[in-house]
Amino acid sequence: MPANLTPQYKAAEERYRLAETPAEKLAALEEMMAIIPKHKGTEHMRADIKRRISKLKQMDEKKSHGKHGIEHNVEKEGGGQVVLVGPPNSGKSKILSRLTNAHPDIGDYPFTTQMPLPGMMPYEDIKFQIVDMPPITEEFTEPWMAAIVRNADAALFVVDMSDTSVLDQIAATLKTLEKFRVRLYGWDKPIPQDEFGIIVPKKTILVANKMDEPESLDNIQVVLELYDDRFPILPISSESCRGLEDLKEQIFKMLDVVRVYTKIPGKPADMDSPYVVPHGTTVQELATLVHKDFAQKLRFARIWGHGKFDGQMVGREDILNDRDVIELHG
Ligand SMILES: Nc1nc2c(ncn2[C@@H]2O[C@H](COP(=O)(O)OP(=O)(O)O)[C@@H](O)[C@H]2O)c(=O)[nH]1
Ligand SMILES: [Mg+2]
Repeated sequence: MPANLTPQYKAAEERYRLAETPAEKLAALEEMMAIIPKHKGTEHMRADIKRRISKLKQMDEKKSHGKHGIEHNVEKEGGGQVVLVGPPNSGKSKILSRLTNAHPDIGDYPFTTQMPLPGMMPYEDIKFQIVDMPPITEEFTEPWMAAIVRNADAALFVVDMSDTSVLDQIAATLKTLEKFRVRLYGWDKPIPQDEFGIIVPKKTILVANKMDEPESLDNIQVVLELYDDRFPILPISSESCRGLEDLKEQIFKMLDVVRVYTKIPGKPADMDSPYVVPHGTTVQELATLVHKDFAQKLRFARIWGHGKFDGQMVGREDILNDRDVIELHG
């Protein structure tokens, strides 16, 4: 079976090939593992990547005896993981507290947040994971912070629009992340191919926070002028909650996932817990997620959904749409 690898996967593989240190190799392998299409045709490749990851981790443990190289991985949950990045005091923790059930410390002094803190954001009938982080600054950014950004599905770049030095803040955050080999780019813009290599591109929304402050109105004009080409810029106030509903919708669009509900022949569909899968997932790929036996024995499927007539028979290679209901026949 063909592996059908994506350009993103091939880029990660290239980064692995070019990696100079074990940490870089590990980061590339973890990225490969996260984005490799999960079906029968890639089974051996996945096993191989897994072996290499565990070998590198073992080596690392032996070397450091667990003393160095702090790690704070955040296990992914829900339909996607979005990390909050930005300078100190821009409102990252406040945004987390508004979007999710998490209760981070919020304060008007820098470095209130010292550890990653995840929360779940409900969106319609699904949930996304939002991860709060310490600020990204030139002086105090640690490798584990960049690793979390690299590994996340997307980022919210939160800036304080009332801050007179907002342009410097934006530039400093971008520069620091690039030093750690992550480049933020607008999720709705094409990624220039030459940006691949050892730098990991991360799709991003620039969140212009504190729009309730009067200074923000002038500052945002300047930011728009400079960064409108590079990022979608979303004005919000986590204080007054303005723009938060918009933000949720943009996050859903940025993650580019579809919800698929499964149905057993002769029974109503399970409308409570959809599968949340990347846009472009095929009937066959979903079937394999539902049950690995389906990789071989799927005979046909029926779909109720957009652009289909009810119960229309579809082939293995058909692409799923958001809110499709699918009935698998083995
Ligand atoms: N006026 C205003 N203040 C905000 C807003 N969002 C956060 N803040 C304040 O900015 C300070 C820093 O917020 P925090 O969430 O801890 O920032 P973090 O360092 O990025 O996590 C706190 O005093 C917040 O109350 C907002 O939308 N408007
Ligand atoms: Mg914070």
